[in-house]
Amino acid sequence: MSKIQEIAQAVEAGKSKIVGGLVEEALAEGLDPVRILNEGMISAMDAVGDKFKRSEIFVPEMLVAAKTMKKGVEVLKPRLAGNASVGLGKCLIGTVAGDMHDIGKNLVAMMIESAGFEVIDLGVDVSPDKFIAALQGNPDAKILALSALLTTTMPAMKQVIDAVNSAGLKTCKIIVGGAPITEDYAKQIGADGYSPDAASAAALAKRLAA
Ligand code: B1M
Repeated sequence: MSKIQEIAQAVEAGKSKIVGGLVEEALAEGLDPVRILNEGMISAMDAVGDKFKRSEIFVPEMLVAAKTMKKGVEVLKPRLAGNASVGLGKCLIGTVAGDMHDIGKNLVAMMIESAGFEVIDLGVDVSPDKFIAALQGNPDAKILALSALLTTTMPAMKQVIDAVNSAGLKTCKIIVGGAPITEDYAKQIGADGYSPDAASAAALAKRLAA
């Protein structure tokens, strides 16, 4: 079995104690950190999601897998994030109201930070009011980044955009993403941009802030 398959198995089975060591071994073997992330961890989380959908596992197992992936990402982080030397301004980021998923949001925050932004992470389950307060406290923010993983929390993105417009705070660009989000949906709710993954979110933020 390849090291990447071992990592995927560890994430899927929620073996948080061994995943860090496996990632270190994979890096020592010279494997590409992006490949370790995509093929070893994100694909394992997709498999976990599929098992959940088929009722083969339940929320606790999904949670343990998520914790395991986070441990693996911690080891990978220094190798994924570059050393940003340019100051591109502030980016506020959060997972929208009602949504507790944060692995994707954390990856996006990490890539945006390494692209050269100062990232202010508002966490998960962030209400429109909290986004507004953060923008009022950071009127120089260049990017507001919204993440959602549930079809039921997608409308909360529009609520944030509407609230930002109503409060007259639309001085930054708003970008959205997350598994159920599409380019069309982003346009429909008035976002300035959409990206499907963390690396392209960083490129998009850079482009929009220029
Ligand atoms: Co949840 N969950 N979950 N879950 N969970 C999903 C999302 C689900 C697809 C599983 C399934 O049924 N197949 C499903 C949603 C169905 C739907 O709405 N269509 C689901 C459900 C139903 C639920 C609950 C409702 C279950 C329940 O309680 N009955 C519940 C909701 C809780 C809540 O939020 N209110 C719930 C709970 C949880 C846990 C807490 C147990 C845990 C999250 C732990 C955590 O995040 N700290 C969890 C997990 C782990 C998952 C799956 C298995 C994995 C998510 C993940 O971390 N993926 C997920 C199935 C799946 O995704 N295949 C599932 C890895 C991560 C790197 O990918 O977050 O997609 P992702 O991020 C990607 C891109 O989307 C993008 O970049 C990242 C990659 O580079 N991206 C952006 C993300 N944000 C972006 C922002 C951007 C740009 C790109 O710009 C700003």
